[in-house]
Amino acid sequence: MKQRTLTILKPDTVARRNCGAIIARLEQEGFEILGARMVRLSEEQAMAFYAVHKDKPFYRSLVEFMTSGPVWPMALERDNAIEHLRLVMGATDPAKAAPGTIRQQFASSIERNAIHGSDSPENARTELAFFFSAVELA
Ligand code: IDP
Ligand code: MG
Repeated sequence: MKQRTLTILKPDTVARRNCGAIIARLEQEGFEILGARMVRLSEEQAMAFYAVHKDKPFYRSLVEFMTSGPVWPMALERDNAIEHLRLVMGATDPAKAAPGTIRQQFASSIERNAIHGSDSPENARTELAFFFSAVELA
């Protein structure tokens, strides 16, 4: 069944000019891009987006990284989109990411790991709504 998920091309991807390669990969994987808009997150916005991690030791640094430059959130649609994106992204730590995954190919560290992907249907809904209105994705 068709499902929607949110990805974000993170500041390292934009800075290293890997957006095109990653978008091409996502399209090859059968994702349709329903919405995309380059944004610069404020500290408050990055903190809110990653609020589930607020007690983690890496939270402060993550917020700093995510506000360090423009990011490119995208609404994606595909069969089984959430799980498939997680598979194609690879593990959070590029050192543990499977060969051929986006993070194995493009991430520079466990923090600067190229791309975000929603991890559940509930979080996909919340995260899509964080960046896109219902009208934009209609
Ligand atoms: P995910 O992006 O694979 O779902 P999460 O555990 O949700 O990973 O963590 C959110 C983001 O926080 C990661 O993508 C990465 O940028 C950063 N992060 C996660 N774990 C660490 C860590 O141990 N050190 C530094 N940054 C981390
Ligand atoms: Mg996550």
